[in-house]
Amino acid sequence: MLSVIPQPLQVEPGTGHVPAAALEVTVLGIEHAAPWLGDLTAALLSGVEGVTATHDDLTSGGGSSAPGTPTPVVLRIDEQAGPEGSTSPERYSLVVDDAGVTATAAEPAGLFHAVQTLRQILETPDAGDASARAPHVVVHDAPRYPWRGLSVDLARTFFGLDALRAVIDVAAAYKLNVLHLHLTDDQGWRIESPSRPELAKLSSGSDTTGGKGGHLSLADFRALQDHAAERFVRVVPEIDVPGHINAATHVYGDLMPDGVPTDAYTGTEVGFSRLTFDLPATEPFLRDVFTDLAHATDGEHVHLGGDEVLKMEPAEYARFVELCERLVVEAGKKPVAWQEAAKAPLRPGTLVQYWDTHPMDLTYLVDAAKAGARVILSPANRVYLDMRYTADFDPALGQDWAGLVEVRDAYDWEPEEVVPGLPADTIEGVEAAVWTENIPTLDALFTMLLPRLSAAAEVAWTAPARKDWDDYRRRVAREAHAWRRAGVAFHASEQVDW
Ligand code: TNX
Repeated sequence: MLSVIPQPLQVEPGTGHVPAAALEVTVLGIEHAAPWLGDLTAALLSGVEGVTATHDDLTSGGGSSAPGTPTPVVLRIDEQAGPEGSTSPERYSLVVDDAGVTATAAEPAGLFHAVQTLRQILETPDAGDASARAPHVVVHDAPRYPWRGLSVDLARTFFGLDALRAVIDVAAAYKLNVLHLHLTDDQGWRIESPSRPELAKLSSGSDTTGGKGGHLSLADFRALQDHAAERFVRVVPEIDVPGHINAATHVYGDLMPDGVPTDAYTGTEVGFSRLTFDLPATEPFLRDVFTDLAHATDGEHVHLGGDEVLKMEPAEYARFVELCERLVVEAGKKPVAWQEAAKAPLRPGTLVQYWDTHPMDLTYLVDAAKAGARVILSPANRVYLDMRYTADFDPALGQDWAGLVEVRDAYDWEPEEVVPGLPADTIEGVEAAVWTENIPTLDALFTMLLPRLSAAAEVAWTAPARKDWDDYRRRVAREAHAWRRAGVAFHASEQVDW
């Protein structure tokens, strides 16, 4: 039985195997669109125990340097690839037979997904190099949803470039394609804003977890987006307004009605800070920071926050939403906002992100979707990966306001049933989130992410009829080898036989 997460749409197992101790990767036809793909594929496959993969770079005329006669791994573009009838730009097919491995896809992203599938099916039944092999199989695969994300809070605890690269690698391994970065909050401003350099300079020197904070320079953000793009992950940056804004009111007293800058904040309360629409400094501030962020962003989307504004009249809140949507659109991007923004009139096509699983009337969200908003599902009691797994989990890590979230909770849910009455065709996708109030280190971060991120990825990718908890339990146990080899921490949940 093949072991792939997320479970592919169609898998036709064969009977034999091809040797995989030595693989030779050839990429045909996309030297210009994705020149890095051959080297990256060789590196990913070489990460599997007992496998050495090389990239045969046809343009330099170089031959193979792998020992023995390597098994060919050919990657090429083919419009016909993928499940019959699929129009997903990420669709792919993977064929393993006596001739070797062939991956085809409509676009380079699909080839990358095919490589991640191949990486997972390579087997080393006995220890030792010579035994690595790949089972004969035909896979035709495509995602259920186009938006499959992970949101990381850099504001409460800052994680830098190396940590974020490692997070991207793990997310991409499970075919996620969005990294949403929560870059600002009461506790920190974590991105350089060239027209407002004081923000990161004066409001990034601490974490809620006692660390010394930090921020991404524009060069860091550039490097991060490049790393993500090579793995077909797009970065969606968020500046959270008009609440969660103490890091800015700490820098600029003119954002406060009394003109006095607020104190820096390292606590973990939410909902106490806010902007004031009618102050003269407010709109120029918003214009500067959203325009700077939009210019720094390769991707289509900019997230404007909008959550938990507990001390503002609805009319003033709606003015903020309207203004920030307009600033994002004027800067050439599409707005994304937390679910509360759907209480205000929205532009058609704005994405709203559902998160709050407290019992409440969600008619406003359903109405917004029917009026043209697209919905990203991040139900806190399923995919807030800062929630503790169990009652006896380390009390110093994470939190539990949305309940305990065991691996099965993160796995066993159906997106179309989350918001009653929400038309299924308004769902853009699924996004897990990890808030870092109580996540002090990269090991702690991965302990919260894994294995649950892989469960969320299967919810986002796999057709419901192909999902099965008992089968996922078996498959996820195998991933522990890859995590150990990659040096990433995970939580050995008792729900899985590791
Ligand atoms: C709610 S989710 C928040 C965050 C907190 C998180 C903790 C959301 C849009 N707002 O400010 O960090 O809960 O789980």
